[in-house]
Amino acid sequence: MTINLPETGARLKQAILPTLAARIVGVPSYARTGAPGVVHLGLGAFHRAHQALVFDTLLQRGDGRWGVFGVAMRSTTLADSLQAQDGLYAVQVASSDGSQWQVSGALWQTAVAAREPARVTQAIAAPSTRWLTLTVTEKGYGLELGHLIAQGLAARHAAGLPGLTIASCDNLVGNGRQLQSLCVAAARQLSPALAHWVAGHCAFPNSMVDRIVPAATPQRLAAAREALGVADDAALGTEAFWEWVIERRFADASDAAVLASTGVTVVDDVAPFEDAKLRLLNGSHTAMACMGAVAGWPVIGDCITQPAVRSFIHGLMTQEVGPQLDRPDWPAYRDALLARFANPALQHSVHQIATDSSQKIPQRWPPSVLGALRAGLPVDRLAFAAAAWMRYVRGSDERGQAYAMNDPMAGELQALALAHAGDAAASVQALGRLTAIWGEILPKDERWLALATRSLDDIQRLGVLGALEQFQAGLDGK
Ligand code: CS2
Repeated sequence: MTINLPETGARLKQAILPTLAARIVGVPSYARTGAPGVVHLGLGAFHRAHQALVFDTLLQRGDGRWGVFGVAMRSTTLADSLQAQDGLYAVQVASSDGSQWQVSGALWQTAVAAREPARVTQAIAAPSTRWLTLTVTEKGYGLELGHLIAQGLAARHAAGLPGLTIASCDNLVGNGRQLQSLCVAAARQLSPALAHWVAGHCAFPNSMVDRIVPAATPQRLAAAREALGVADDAALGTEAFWEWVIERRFADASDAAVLASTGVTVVDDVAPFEDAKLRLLNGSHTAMACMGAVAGWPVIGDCITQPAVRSFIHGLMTQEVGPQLDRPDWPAYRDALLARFANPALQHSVHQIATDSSQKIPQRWPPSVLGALRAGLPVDRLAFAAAAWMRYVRGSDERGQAYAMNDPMAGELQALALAHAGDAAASVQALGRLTAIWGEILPKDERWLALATRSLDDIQRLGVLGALEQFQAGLDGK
C-alpha cells in the first residue's frame, strides 16, 4: 500500500487522521466537535496517558459524553502545542511484547487556568459537563484550586444544573475526601447555600490511579515523528499496565457500569488499593529516585536492574510494607511492579520522580514506618530510604555533580543538609525532625532516628551502592 506522507514540517492534526489510520493502529474515528462532558484540571503526561485513554475508548464506542475540556493550571507551552494539534497527541505503549502507537482523540478543547480562568469556570458550569477530574499534583490542593472549582460550581448552581462527579486522581490518601473538604470550604466562602448544594449534589469518589508515564524526552518525540510521519510535540510513552480503582460514588450512578466496561474497577472502598499503590509503587519509586540521583543512575531501570537495589526494593516491599497491606493480591502486585520498574522502554528519570519529594514522602513512607513499628516489623530499609533522601537534598551527587532540586522546600532542605554535611547524626537531627514531612510521631522516635543515622553514615562513607551491598551482606550473614 502506498501512503502519502504529509510534507516535512507538518504536525499532527485532525485533517491527517485518515492518512494516519493506514500507518498506526489506534486512531480516533469519532466526531470530536461536540460539547465536552469532562473538564480535566492538570494536563500533564499522566492524565493524557491514563484517564484520557479510558475516555477515548468510550468515545470510540460511540458514547459522546466523554470528550475532555483539558485545563493546564499554569504552563502555556503544552496547552498551546495541543491547541496547534487540535488536541491530538500520540501515546507509545510499550511492554515486553513490543510497542504500539495510538492517537488519543479525547481532548476536545484546552485552556490555561492562570491565563483564562473565566473559560475554565464556564466549562465547569456548561450544561454538557458531567465530570470534573483532577491531576494537579500533591501540592496543588490549596485555596486557589478550591476557589476555581467553587466559582464554576456556583455558576452551575445558579443555572439550576445538576451536580458533578468530581474525581481527584492525585497520589493522596483519601484524595476524594480531601478534595471534597476543600471544595465545600471554598463554596462556603461564597455562600452557605452553595456549600450545602456542593455537599449534597456533587460526588467526590476516592480513586487510585496507576500507570507509569514518564515526561516525554527528545528521543520519544523523535520516535513519534518516525511512527506518525508528522511532528507531535505532545507525544508520550507509557507501559501497557494501567489500573483505575474508583469508589462507587457518582453524581450519575449509571456511570459505574460505563466505566467498568472499559476495565476500570469500581469498589466500595478504595483504601486497600490506594495504600498498596502509594506505599509499594510510589514508596519504592521515591526510594530509588533518591538513591539514583545521589549515585548517578539516571533512570529507574538503571536502579532496579542492579542486584543490590533489586533485593533492597524486594525486601522493602516484602518485609516492611507488604505485610501491613489489606490488598489481598499484594504479592502479585509487588512482582508486577518489579517487572514494571525494569521496563527498558520507560526511561523514567529519577530526578523527575524526586521532584516535590517533600510533598510526596508524607503519603509514601511515614504511614508504612508507623505501621511497621506498631506491628513489630523491621523498618531498616525505610530508614535507609529516609537517609538516601537526606543525602539527596544536599543537591549534589557522589561525583560532586550539582543537580537542580524542584521542590517547594528545596531551599530550606538544602540549607539544612549543607549545614551538617558529613555529620550523619546532626543531619538526621535537622532533617528527620521536620514534622511537615515526617508527621508528629517519627521525629520523636529515637530508634527510628538512630536507624536513619546509621544508614546515612554508611551512605556517606561507602556511597549508595557500597551501603546497599553492606546492608545485603548484613542480612546474608544473619
Ligand atoms: C511517580 C508517579 O513521579 C512520581 O512521583 O512515583 O508519578 C508514578 O509513576 C505513578 O504514580 C504511577 O502510577
